[in-house]
Amino acid sequence: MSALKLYHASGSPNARRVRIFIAEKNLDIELVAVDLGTQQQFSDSYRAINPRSMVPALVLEDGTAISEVPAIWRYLEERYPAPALLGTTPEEKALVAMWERRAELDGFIPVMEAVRNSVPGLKGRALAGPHAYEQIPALAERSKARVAHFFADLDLRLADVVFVAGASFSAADITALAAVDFATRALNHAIGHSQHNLLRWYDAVCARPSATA
Ligand SMILES: N[C@@H](CCC(=O)N[C@@H](CS)C(=O)NCC(=O)O)C(=O)O
Repeated sequence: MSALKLYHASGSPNARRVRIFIAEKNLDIELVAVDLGTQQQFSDSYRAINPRSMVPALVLEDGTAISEVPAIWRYLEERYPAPALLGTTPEEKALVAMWERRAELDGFIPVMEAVRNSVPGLKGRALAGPHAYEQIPALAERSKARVAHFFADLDLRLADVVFVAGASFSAADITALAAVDFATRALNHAIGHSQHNLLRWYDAVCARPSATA
């Protein structure tokens, strides 16, 4: 086992994006649970790791703490290049970045926004992080419409390619999977029966051992 530590929460879709990445690379990294239910993210000890009070955070051997999912991915990809999940050639790297960013901006964030602006238990916590924000019910409704468009757009994209960014599984698939699963679980928005390309892709990514991470 490496001496790296990943601070995470089992129900956190952002932490899952990193856990899947770690599983795809077959890395043995210690997981340290942060209990969001008891607001452990605001404890002095966790704030010393991430002053923004969010998971995930990766702590290196010398104590350096890295937060933000793409930054953690970047570190792990540089340190453990194979299998590449952020692309190998300049073109692949750019395409993975492009499709992953679209999956995050158009899918993952709208799902989060819809949940955080509607779930009663998140009143006053409409955004994760150190500052308290009230929920905006109308924003939740707009986000739900964006989630429906994300599913439809992804279904069209997957008519042309095997995986989200092209021929290989990549970080773009990880973000899309985390978005689809969270939409299904927390918004009751599952893949439609007629979205055959999306269903085909979903079955394929769920068959990978990393999907349970
Ligand atoms: N931009 C951050 C987002 C992290 C984030 O939103 N984490 C959520 C869990 S999915 C969190 O820590 N929530 C704590 C809270 O709601 O107070 C990243 O990329 O890591």
